[in-house]
Amino acid sequence: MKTVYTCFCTDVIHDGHLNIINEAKKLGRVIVGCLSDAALIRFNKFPTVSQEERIKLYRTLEGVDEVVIQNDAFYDDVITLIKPDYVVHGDNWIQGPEKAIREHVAVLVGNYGGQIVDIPYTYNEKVHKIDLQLREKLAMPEYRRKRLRQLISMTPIVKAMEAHSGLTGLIVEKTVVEHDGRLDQFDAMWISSLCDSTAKGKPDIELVDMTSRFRTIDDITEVTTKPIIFDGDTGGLTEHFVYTVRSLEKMGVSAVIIEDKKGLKKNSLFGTEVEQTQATIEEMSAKIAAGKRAQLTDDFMIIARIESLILEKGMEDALTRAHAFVKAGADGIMIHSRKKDPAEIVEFCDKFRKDDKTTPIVVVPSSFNTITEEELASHGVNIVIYANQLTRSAFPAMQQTAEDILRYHRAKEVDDRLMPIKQIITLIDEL
Ligand code: SPV
Ligand code: MG
Repeated sequence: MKTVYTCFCTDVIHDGHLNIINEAKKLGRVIVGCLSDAALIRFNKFPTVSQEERIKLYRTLEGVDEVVIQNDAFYDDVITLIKPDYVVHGDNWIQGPEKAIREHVAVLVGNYGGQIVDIPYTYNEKVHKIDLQLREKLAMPEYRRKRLRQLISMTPIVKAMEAHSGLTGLIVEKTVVEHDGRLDQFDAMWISSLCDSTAKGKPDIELVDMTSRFRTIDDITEVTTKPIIFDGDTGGLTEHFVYTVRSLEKMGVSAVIIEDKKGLKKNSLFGTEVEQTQATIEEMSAKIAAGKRAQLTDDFMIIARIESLILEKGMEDALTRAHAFVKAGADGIMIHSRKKDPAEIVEFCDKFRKDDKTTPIVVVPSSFNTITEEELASHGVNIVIYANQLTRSAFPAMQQTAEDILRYHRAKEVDDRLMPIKQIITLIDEL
């Protein structure tokens, strides 16, 4: 009897999966792999049901002889273990980001004379509808909100990228790369006060009001499913912050980060070049505690951002504040620095982790950009935020195009670096 292997990474079984099983059954004994949560979130849809529930679901399917867990998106673990005669998959993996996986599997099975069987992908109305429904489910506030906490426990480091519009949201949502034999994508979105303000041509001084910031969130949630971390600046008055918490929760935002500053807030990357006032430990702690009392779900996170290193108040001050803010109820700590050298961030993380093994640490490596995600994770960092890179890459590109059209009195000279209109149109999903 030949062994046939197929990997499933779905929460809902549709005609396409049943067709795969039918075809597989004709070739021999069918083993279905359930792609683990950790592997799934790196390149595919986020699971709406647990790994255990998916395994149970696959076991109920007629024609399935065995279900195993597959931990590696590139199949190394299961192929080594099972050495199937056939690996069966929908032919959608011949192209797109999964092509690299197919090529890798071909080499693995080729080593012992195994074979890949590509089954024509089932495109019908029902399959399309189920795919769409799954996506829509993930976009609902109750799913999106809890997803950040789930990710923190599922992945060594959560990677968030700045978004300030529907379009930038789509880029964070959809960008997947294959590099060095691995697929990767961003886990979450950061609604930066700097980029939200810059997109409106306004300074980053809490001038763009909450109604407008919420409008940005709305634009993004309309077209994406990934979790949102909101840059709440100082959080404003405590009496106002409690309402902000409720509104963010309702919109499905996963976390708000508030910084321990008061008065006129300026961007942290100005550091001590401008006048900025740090709130006292008591003031900030009271704001955190009030926010925690106001929140209605267990999913939502209030993360306290410490500006002591930015304002040159020293490491001890930063650590004292971190522990005090956790005591006040903060669900996470963001430590910021504007030094090029990541040394002070690493020192903070190591010292904080000595006394606190669990509270999530967030960093924003805009200045200390040489440190890798892996290094950050090894010092106990749980979330890395790329806070402004989309804005900073788009701005000079747009400026250059504007200058060149003025220079040449026509648009031909800039055309080579423009995305074709057809491609722009296909970026946008239609129902
Ligand atoms: C932002 O992106 O708005 C931030 C991070 O708050 S920073 O600009 O580094 O202060
Ligand atoms: Mg900000």
